[in-house]
Amino acid sequence: KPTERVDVKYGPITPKHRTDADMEAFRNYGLGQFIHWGLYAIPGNEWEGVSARKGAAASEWIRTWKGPNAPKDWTTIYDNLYKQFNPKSFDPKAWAKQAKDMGAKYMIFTTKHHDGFALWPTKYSDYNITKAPYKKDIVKEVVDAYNAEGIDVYLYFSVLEWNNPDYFYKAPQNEAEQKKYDKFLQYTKNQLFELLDKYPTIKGFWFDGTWDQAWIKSYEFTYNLEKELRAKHPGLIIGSRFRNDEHGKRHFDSNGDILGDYEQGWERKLPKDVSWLDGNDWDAVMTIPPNGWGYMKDWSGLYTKTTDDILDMLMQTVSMNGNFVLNFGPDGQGKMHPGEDKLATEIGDWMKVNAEAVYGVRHVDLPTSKLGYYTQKDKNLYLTVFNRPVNNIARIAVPKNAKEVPVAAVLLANGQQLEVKHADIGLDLDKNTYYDVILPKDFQSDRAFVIKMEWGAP
Ligand code: JFZ
Repeated sequence: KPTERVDVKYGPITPKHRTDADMEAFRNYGLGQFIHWGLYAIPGNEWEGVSARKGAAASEWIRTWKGPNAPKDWTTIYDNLYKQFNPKSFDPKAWAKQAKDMGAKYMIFTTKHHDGFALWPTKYSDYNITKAPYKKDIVKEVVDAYNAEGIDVYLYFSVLEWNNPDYFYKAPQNEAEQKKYDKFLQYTKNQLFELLDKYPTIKGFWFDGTWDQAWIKSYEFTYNLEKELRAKHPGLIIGSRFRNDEHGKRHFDSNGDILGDYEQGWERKLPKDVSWLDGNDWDAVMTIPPNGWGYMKDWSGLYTKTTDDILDMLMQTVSMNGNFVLNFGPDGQGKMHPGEDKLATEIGDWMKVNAEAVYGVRHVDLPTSKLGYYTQKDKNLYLTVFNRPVNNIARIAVPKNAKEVPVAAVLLANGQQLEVKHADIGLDLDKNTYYDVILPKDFQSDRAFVIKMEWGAP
């Protein structure tokens, strides 16, 4: 954070910490689902059975990065893929049910990725779902199915469009270029208002593709647009990836104040500790392969995150007041990857037992534990144990003169009451005191488990 405040006219529009019901709901989600679906699902990161690019490929970028084996006229082929887009197995109700069973409280859906293809029948471009053999409004089907399961929907929207002649990467250099780009800006605005009109139950936008100079230089336009979107849809939630101030500062303005309602930079990575977040709301979006958001046919040769990896990241995220959002990339027919199905089931099984430690919880201001992550809700404090001590004593450090300490404990896995004892041990007696929660030797668990503690006077 800069020490002297800079004059910023196009800074934050909403307060750093919104307290309205929509924002409170966002804060309480805990777990979400991302879905990247579009024309890139058809190649699925492959050229006729051969992986297009090994390693950390982003399959939804295949139009641009091509890879060494790409056909010569690949861009044209890609831009005609929509003629084949007819997902026979697409069952939005099944997606929504799977998400619900996994424990997701919100979902983010790609209405339009960088390729510019709109999955809704937009009036403002012909490059949309009505021109594909599928024809039907996919965005509507997804919004309705998820809402029917009680899951809040956010719309992913890429401003960047690779194949739009009015799109500019560099800032327009003359009047003619500016006129063209103004057309693009108006088009973007039209599409956003169209989305709000068509899908009034959505809770927010998840913006992307806002890093190019032409957009960055349009700070006056984007500032006004944010105001207009909020006026049209009270409670709307917008992340920090939408716009920048007049000095070109993205996510945070020149004074370090967040632009938008939550920090949107935690992508495939997590903050080291809660202080990195500076009190801002945030979400972490995560791929299962190292870096493929769209469908990847072949997971072999890639490290794909395990259920334990995901649960660890989930608990780390919620222990720092964030939401964890797991990405799925359905195939060209609308089916999830079998590996995604497996993860969703296993995460759901875990959530059914342990959800209390995930939903509506907040950061706990205790010395960090080597055993796992703390979360809290009301009088209850949860420790999700990933590293079980060999002596079966879960030792909790509590500040020396704390008015409240653990007084009772129970295992969420089976409801078993656990003994809690004060441990008078001088590791750092000037600062902390210790409470031991005794784990039953015969309690078996092949995943992380949750100790729920009641907090009361010592
Ligand atoms: C963007 C997209 O390019 C990508 O295809 C995917 O949709 C992802 C969710 O978002 O990729 C980004 C955007 C921002 C960063 C990294 C990748 N970032 O800020 O580090």
